[in-house]
Amino acid sequence: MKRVLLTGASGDVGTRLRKLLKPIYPELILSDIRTPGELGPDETFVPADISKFNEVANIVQGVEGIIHLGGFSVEGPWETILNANIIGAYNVYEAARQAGVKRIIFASSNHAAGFYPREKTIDTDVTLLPDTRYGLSKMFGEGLASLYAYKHGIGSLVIRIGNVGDRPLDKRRLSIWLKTEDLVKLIRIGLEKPDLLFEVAYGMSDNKRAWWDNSRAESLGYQPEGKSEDFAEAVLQAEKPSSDPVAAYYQGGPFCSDEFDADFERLKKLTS
Ligand code: 15L
Repeated sequence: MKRVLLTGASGDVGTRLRKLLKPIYPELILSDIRTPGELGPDETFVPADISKFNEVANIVQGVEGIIHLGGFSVEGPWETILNANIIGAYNVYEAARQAGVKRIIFASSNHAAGFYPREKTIDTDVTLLPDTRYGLSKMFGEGLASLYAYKHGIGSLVIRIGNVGDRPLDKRRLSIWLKTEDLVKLIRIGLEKPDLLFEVAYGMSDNKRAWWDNSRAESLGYQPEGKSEDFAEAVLQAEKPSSDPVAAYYQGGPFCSDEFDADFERLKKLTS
């Protein structure tokens, strides 16, 4: 595969990925609503607002695969989530279908299933429990990937991403950290593995404290290199005691406690 489109190219994850993907997909096309900083002479950028179908139709022309990161990447007002993440993801899949694109990577999030307690290990077949409107939009995107796979034969790898960065930022992220190079490995499986229809992988590295069973990804050939445990001592030393019991209990952390007004003790009893 040569001509691959990266949406959300100006965001944090998109910026990290750009440099690593260019040598693999020489005709990489970057797109975002904002122009990326420091665009290299060998980089191609085409602006698009993914909430507008005609703009998406323009950027998908002639591409073989799409890495769809674009959208709003944290909790936000309904209108924002609706336009950027729900309508945006729909536009990407529908424009891809019309243009004959064969493969899509959908960047989902751990927040599509954030309301599982940290003591529970979940696999990729769990009932999704979104912790925010943002997580709910990712659940929609996962459904969209499945619909376009089964109805139109477009292969999708859904990557339920933990937290991408150079290192795990705190205790919670020791369980969900994803080294950028490992995200590239997952993307390559999703775009290049023959006969892939619809698969879900957790976007995490080789984390000793993981809450997720990623055996499906491993059976597709995923061999992560990052080990969050290498950072554990420093991370735990810097960790401050939590004053947010809801965030500390659930995998989604502060995304769960944001706007939370249920009876936490009752909820714990009902779900344990
Ligand atoms: C996400 O989905 C966000 O995009 C990212 O900014 C982090 O907050 C991450 O989840 C997380 O769970 O830490």
